[in-house]
Order: sequence, then C-alpha cells, then structure tokens
Amino acid sequence: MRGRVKTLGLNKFVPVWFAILLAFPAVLPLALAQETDTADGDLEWYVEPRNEKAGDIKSLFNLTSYIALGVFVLVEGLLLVTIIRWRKNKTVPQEEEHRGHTTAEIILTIIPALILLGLGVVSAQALVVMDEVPEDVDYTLHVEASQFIFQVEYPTGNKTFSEFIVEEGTDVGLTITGKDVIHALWIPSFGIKIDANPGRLNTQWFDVPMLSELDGDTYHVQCAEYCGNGHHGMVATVKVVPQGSRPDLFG
Ligand SMILES: [Cu+2]
Repeated sequence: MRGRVKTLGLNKFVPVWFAILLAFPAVLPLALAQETDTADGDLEWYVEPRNEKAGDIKSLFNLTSYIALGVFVLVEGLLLVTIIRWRKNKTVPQEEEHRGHTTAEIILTIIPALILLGLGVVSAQALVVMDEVPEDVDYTLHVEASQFIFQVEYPTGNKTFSEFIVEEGTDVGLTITGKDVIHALWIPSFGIKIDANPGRLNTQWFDVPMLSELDGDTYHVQCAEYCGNGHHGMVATVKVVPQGSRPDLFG
C-alpha cells in the first residue's frame, strides 16, 4: 500500500504503554527520597548512610540512577513520539520516510560512551578510596564467616558471635575469611560489602561516627552471598559503644 506504513496493530494498547512508562519514572524519585530508620537493627531496602563511606556509595548510586532515569525518559519519549506519529491508519508522505542517519548514529554512540566512561572513572575513584585500608586504623577486627554465623575476634583475642562491637569515633580495620563456603559480609549503614572466601584473607575498613552523631547504637549486618539453607538467617548486628567501655575487647 503506497504511502502507508504497516503496523502490528498495537496502537490500541498505547494507553497501557503510556501508563507503564509513566509509572516507572514517577516511582523512582519517590523511592530515592525514601527516608528509613534502621536504628532498631531492622533492615530497610534503602538504607540511610551512617558514615562518610556509605554516603559516598549513596551519592554514586543516586548519580547513576538519575542519569539512567534521564536516558530512560529520553529514549521512551522518542519511542512514543515515533509510535504515535507513524501509527496505523495515518498516511505518511513518502518524503518523510528515512533510512539511516549517520550523524545521529555517531552522536548516539558517542554520548552513551562518554556517560559510561564518566561513571567508570567516578566509580573507580570511589572503589580505590573504599578498598584502601588506611595505615592508621585504630584497631582491626578479624572476621571468620561460617554456616551461619560471623565470628569476630578483637585485639585482646576475645571473640563475639554475630555481633560486631565497635567504639565510637574510630576507624575500624577488617580482615575477613570464610571457614567452609563463600559468604559475604554486608553492613549497609557503614558502606561495607566484602566476600569471605575460604583460604583467602580480604581486607576492608570503615569509620564509626560518635554516638552523638548517630541515631542509635545498633545496625544491621547480613550475609550477602547465598551460602546454604540457613543463609537467610545469617544476620548479625553492629553495636557502637563509648570509647573505653569495653577493655575486655579493645584492651
Ligand atoms: Cu550467606
């Protein structure tokens, strides 16, 4: 049929596509703005950062999400314009039909490449800061993960199980290994996520603010690597205590 574009007849679903496409970007900013309270140790899906490190991770997450949102709105918007403009039963003059557009293709290749490159550089910078354990950490906790507990050894040699006791206002070093299978230590409020592999010692660190700057003293810890049938229950807590209050652990 000359002058007409064949379609699959999907235009009767256009209102449905509209609803789905508009719902997603509407929900995302709401979710990003969600304030949560994990001070009672309960895990919320979007955790408020309690230290600088977790704050940096959140900023990076937000940056990536907003760029993704912008790309989503742009691409889906163009798609919708195209669907509506060239929908069935609408006569399209032949001169408006285009095949290929080199300039557009070059631009649409370069812009995503620059976005990915930029995000890659920012992420790499953040990773270096997060992974490099400072030499002057105040103390180091040795963590051994096993089905389904975290054993924590303190500078005095004493141990706790599924409870990380840390002093306020300190930088904490972590060394972590797995005893049986691969686990992962995840402390969302303090920006920690690190694998616990048998036969290997991984290192991380995090800073603990003063109790007066925190909204509580207990935060959630979860194993973040499926490690067996009891994995879902492999939870623990970080408990922040005043400096000097636990000589049995920190000497
Ligand atoms: Cu696990």
